[in-house]
Order: sequence, then C-alpha cells, then structure tokens
Amino acid sequence: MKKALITGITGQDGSYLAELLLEKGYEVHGIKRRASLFNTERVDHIYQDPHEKDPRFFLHYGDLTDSSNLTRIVKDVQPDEVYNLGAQSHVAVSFEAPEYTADVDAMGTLRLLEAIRFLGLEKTTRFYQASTSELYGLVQEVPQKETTPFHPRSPYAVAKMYAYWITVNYRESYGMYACNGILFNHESPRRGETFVTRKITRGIANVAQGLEECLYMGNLDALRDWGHAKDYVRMQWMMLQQEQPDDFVIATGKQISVREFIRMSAQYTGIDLEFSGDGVDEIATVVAVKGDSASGVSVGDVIVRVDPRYFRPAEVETLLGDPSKAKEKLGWEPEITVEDMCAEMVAADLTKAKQHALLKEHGFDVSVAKE
Ligand code: NDP
Ligand code: GDR
Repeated sequence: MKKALITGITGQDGSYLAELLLEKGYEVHGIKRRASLFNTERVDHIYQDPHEKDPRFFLHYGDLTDSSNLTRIVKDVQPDEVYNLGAQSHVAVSFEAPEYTADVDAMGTLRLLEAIRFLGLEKTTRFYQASTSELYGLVQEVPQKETTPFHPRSPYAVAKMYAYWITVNYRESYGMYACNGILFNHESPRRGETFVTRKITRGIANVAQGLEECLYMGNLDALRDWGHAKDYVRMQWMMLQQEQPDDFVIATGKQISVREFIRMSAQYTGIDLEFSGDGVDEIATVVAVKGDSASGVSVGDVIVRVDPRYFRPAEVETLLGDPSKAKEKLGWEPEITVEDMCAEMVAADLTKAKQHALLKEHGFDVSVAKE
C-alpha cells in the first residue's frame, strides 16, 4: 500500500486530494494545525477514528514553520509521495502578513524538502509542490505556459517563486523526483469564503435569501482562468506517477472577468443584474427576479457595490493558461466547465442560506460571518 503525506489537508485541495488517494487505495497522512476551534470540516466525512480496525486516514498536528515537527512526521510516516499544499494562500492577506507568508510558503517548502533529504529519503520519496499562476503576475506572454517568464506581484507570489525554484533545485542537485504544478485558479463549493468566487456565490445566495443586503467587491475587471479543484487534484497525482519528474501548467485555457462571474452566479440564483458606473463607483442593480430562490430581493435593489478597500497594492489583472503540455504528455484535460462549477457552488451556498433563513424565520439568532 502506497503512503502519501499531504500538508494543507484541511484546505480545499487537500480534502479533494485525500479523497482521491483513499479511493486509489493509499494510506493517507495529513498535517493539520492546532486551532482553537475544530478546523477539519472539509475532511470530517473521511475521518477515521484511530480506534477503528485498519484505518487508512491519519492526521498529525504540525506546522510548516516548525522543522523538527516536519522531520519527525516524515520520519514516522516514511511517505512514498509528499504533496506540499499547505500555505498562507490568500494574495491580499500576504500584503498584510508578508513575513509570515514567506516563512510558511517559501521556507516551509525548504523545511519539508530538507526533512526528506536529511532522512535519506530523497531517492525514494516523490514530492509535489503547489506552484501557482500568480508567478506570472505582470504577464509577459498570452497565454502563459511553462516557459513564460515570471513576474510575481505580491508577497505571496514572491514566496511561491522561491518554493518553485527550490523544488527545481532539489531535483537538479539531489536527483529528487520533485515536480511543480503551476496551477491556475481553481474553485469548488469547498473554496475558502474570502476568495472571490466563493465570496460571490455565498454573498449572492445570502442576499437572495434576505440575510445580507449588499455584496462589496474589489476589482471587477480582473480576468481569471477558473477551473474546478476536483479536476486539478487529479493532475497533482498524475504528475507524481510519471517516469521522470517535470513541471506542468494546469489551466482550462479560457478566462472570464470577476464581473461575469457575478452575473453568472446571480443568474443561477434567479436574479438578472445590470451593471452601471465604472470601476471604483460601479454597482449592480436587480432588473428581474425569477423562480423562488431570490425572495429576499426586488427589482431596483442594488446588491453589489465596489469598495476600494478590496483593491490590492499591486494587482494581477489577467491570467490565461495554456495546458497543452499536460494534455500532450499526461493526457490530462479539465472535465468541469466554469459554468457547471459556478452552478454547483451557487446550489451549495443557496442550500446553506436557505437553512439560515429558516432558522431566522423561527426566531433563532443567525449571524453571517463577513470579511
Ligand atoms: P487553502 O487556503 O484552502 O488551504 C491551505 C491549507 O494550508 C489549509 O489546510 C491550511 O490550514 C494550511 N496551512 C496554512 N498555513 C499553514 C502552516 N503554517 N502550516 C501548515 N499548514 C498550513 O488553499 P487551497 O487548497 O486552495 O490551495 C492549496 C495550495 O495550492 C496552496 O499552497 C495554494 O497556495 C496553492 N494554489 C492554489 C490555487 C487555487 O486556485 N486554489 C492555485 C494555485 C496554487 P488551515 O485549514 O488550518 O487554515
Ligand atoms: P487570487 O484569487 O488572488 O487569484 O489567488 P482571489 O479569488 O482572491 O482573487 C481573484 C481576483 O479577484 C479580484 N477581486 C477580489 N478578490 C477577493 N478575494 N475579494 C474581493 O472582494 C475581490 N474583488 C475582486 C482580485 O483582486 C483578483 O484579481 C488565488 C489563490 O487561491 C492563490 O493561492 C492561488 O495561487 C491563485 O488563486 C492562483
């Protein structure tokens, strides 16, 4: 039985990857951080009580800032494959916590690679690094592919650039099977609530159910190549099953704007929107309401406004990936379109919003967390 170790197992990708590897018969180990509340919601459905017979899913307390802890876990687990998905992964937050972001995202990757090398596992343990389209930042070429030069535009992206190169360096220096997946944005109903797609689907669902009045957004013109996390974790596994390690761009090859994603999410909720204004003072007004999911809004309501507090000190305006190498060398292609993904996210967030609305209607105190 193969053993995998996943950092970031409690995150969006970690949870889908753990499911996939369990399905494939792996023994799966994950590193979770100590938190004052339970933080395992995304993996609770696959959690196995350690008292069960022959468990295949294990969680270990740890942190990418703690090398002795990482070394001990790698030593205990002796993994065949390590997936380094753990990170302070929010670009806007990285401007507020640049040093911490560098410690986790850059140095954390080095600590993990060193743990593998220090234990003499560099020829046996395969390593996947969660690299990112944010490396391209101020884009030099459209679409972006493996050979496109990097120009990172945030402390997050700069930290991830170190992680990208140290992964390449350990491959070249020590013959490690180490790969970078340069993944473009990927989303799902499990996406963190403060990333733009989830903020939109959750916000629109809450507004539709009368739980919030208005959604405040940043740059509506930003263009992203959005895929589904399920498709992308499949590729993370495929990358570690090749004869030779290599780096791959994972993307859909299509892009849409944040504004279009809002329009689409509203439509799936039964709301037609009209945008007016420009950039900093833009608003979206309800022009039609269909079906019964949007009983909390009326024609004429303004339900989206731009608030410059969500603008970033340096923005990545446009990203569009070229996944040809992944298709040619690995036979990988995304299966879920951005439209289907958006519909799935809206449906999941509407279900939650309806539950909250029902509780509110029956006199329970319901507060909705906001950023
Ligand atoms: P999430 O933010 O959903 O998950 C991040 C995970 O990292 C969580 O499990 C989090 O734990 C954990 N983590 C954060 N800080 C630490 C730390 N100091 N030590 C150990 N673990 C830590 O990210 P995604 O699942 O979306 O992304 C996975 C990886 O892929 C990340 O590295 C991200 O930067 C990268 N990436 C993501 C893309 C995307 O579009 N989703 C695209 C390209 C790259 P906790 O749950 O406790 O917060
Ligand atoms: P990104 O994702 O920065 O691309 O990083 P995010 O969803 O945060 O932003 C995408 C674009 O939307 C614009 N935007 C807003 N973003 C947020 N979060 N909130 C808003 O209100 C808002 N309004 C507009 C942003 O300015 C940006 O242009 C994600 C993360 O998952 C990274 O870890 C990963 O590496 C990259 O994707 C690829």
